[in-house]
Amino acid sequence: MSPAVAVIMGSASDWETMEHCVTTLRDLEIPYEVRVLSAHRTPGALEAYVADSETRGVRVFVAAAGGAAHLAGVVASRTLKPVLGIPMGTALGGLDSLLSTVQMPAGIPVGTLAIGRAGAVNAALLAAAILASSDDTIVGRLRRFRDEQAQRILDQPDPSA
Ligand code: RP5
Repeated sequence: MSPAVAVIMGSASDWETMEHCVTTLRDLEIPYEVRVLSAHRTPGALEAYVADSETRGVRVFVAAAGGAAHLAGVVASRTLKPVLGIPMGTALGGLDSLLSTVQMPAGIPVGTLAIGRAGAVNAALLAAAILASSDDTIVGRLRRFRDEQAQRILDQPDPSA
């Protein structure tokens, strides 16, 4: 099956965080592929990958990077598909990544999620929600995800006991 979501990370060192995105996509049965490609270390390969992905049917791009994190912005500059940016944690706590990803000048949008694991999980859920707008089976899976999440919380014992 051709992937609906392309997950791009700037370095293999981002995988520990991005694994949470991929696990969530898997749980929702969303076809995806993962690539390590960098806006500054492999710019030509990144550009070629985004163009090729579109022809293969990718409908949402997820881009994770840390530091001077321009990966999501560069991806967004090469596609009209939605791009979800995830700022990675860094020596500065990820605030540098967050500002680099979220503060896109008007004209090229990047939907930016939270720093780190929360952003990784939520990028998968948001990608699924985007795909769900034209696929009711994904709506059902998202509903099940929320129901199970709520049930896990309700099943927790009294933490003070
Ligand atoms: C960014 O630089 C990557 O996305 C990563 O978060 C950060 C550090 O990369 P490495 O030096 O660990 O490869 O481009």
